[in-house]
Amino acid sequence: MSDQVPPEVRPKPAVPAKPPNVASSLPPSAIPVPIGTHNGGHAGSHRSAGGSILLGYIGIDTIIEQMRKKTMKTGFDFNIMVVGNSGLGKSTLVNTLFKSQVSRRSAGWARDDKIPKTVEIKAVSHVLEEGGVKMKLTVVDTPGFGDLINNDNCWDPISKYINEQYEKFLKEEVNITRKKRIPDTRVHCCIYFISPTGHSLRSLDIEFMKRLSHSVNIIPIIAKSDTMTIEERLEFKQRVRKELEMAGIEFYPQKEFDEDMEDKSDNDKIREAIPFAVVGSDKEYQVNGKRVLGRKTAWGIVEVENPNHCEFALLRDFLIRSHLQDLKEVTHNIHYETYRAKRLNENGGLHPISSNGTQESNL
Ligand SMILES: Nc1nc2c(ncn2[C@@H]2O[C@H](COP(=O)(O)OP(=O)(O)O)[C@@H](O)[C@H]2O)c(=O)[nH]1
Ligand SMILES: [Mg+2]
Repeated sequence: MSDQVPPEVRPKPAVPAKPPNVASSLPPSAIPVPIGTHNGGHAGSHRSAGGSILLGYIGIDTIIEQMRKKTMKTGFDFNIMVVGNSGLGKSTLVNTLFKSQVSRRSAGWARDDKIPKTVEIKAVSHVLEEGGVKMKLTVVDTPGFGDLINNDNCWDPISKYINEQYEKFLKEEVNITRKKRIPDTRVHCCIYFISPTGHSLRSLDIEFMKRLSHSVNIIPIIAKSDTMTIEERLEFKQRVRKELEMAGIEFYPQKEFDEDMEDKSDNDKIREAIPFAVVGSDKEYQVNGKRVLGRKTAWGIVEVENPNHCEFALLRDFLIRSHLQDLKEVTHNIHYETYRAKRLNENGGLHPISSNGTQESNL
């Protein structure tokens, strides 16, 4: 027998799993220990994080650069859904988040239009580019939600849309001639707009979040928070959090999916700050010689990105700068997986689909 050593047990990463700046980050296993600090004494050898000795440079650390180049070339999809009564600032907030007119101002209906009987679903895609990285952003708007006289089951069209996207993805996956890259239209994140009433959540809010929190990542936010005083805002946030807890609503980031202690401590801070009390605006003003996004009122300018004015920056950093990839992963590994397992268990499994779209027999 050879003197093979058993596989080593690798310790948990010593650096953040989600570094804020991808370009400057290295995986922990790629951080070489200075030469000569370990036993063995090979000149030019490195110790990997697990303790094994690398005899000279292999180039494992270039994987990050390779991944970066590939992502730069192909770009990636991000699909965001906004839900809440009309006039709560959904379109404005999406434009504020992406600093461009990615959402039409009033996707609702004009006063003299015939009022639709159900919630509409409108998906609009844009390609955004920053630092050479392309992102295909799809904004799914849900005009009509909560606006009808009878709001019973008004979550149904939304739930149907979410499941239809899972179904599309699943059909592509089981197709005999699969696409190299399956277009991803699955909703990665659903921002739920709570009206800044200062009272309680409405039963519609609770019902919606309860029903959909198992099929999509829900992030509740308090809309138009410039309409509340600091004390009102604080009190309302606490009350909403308590009500969400009492209703057993699991919003994103869900506790059960924290991967390690570091994840838990980062996510605990976010969970304590949810629902973010935000203000949106796509208008710029000059404040102290700088151009800022803000809302001009008779008593001053509310600066949306100023953390002393509102929690928009917290939401933006969380959604785009630290958790965007995780939102996609939770969608794929948890929500989609649940849907997939359920579908494949139904009727003895989903029949594979041939390239011309006709279903083939499993026999
Ligand atoms: N006070 C205040 N008004 C806002 C805010 N965000 C949007 N608005 C205004 O509210 C109105 C409705 O906004 P819109 O984005 O079309 O709402 P939607 O129907 O939910 O998409 C517009 O006049 C916006 O300028 C906010 O954070 N605070
Ligand atoms: Mg709108």
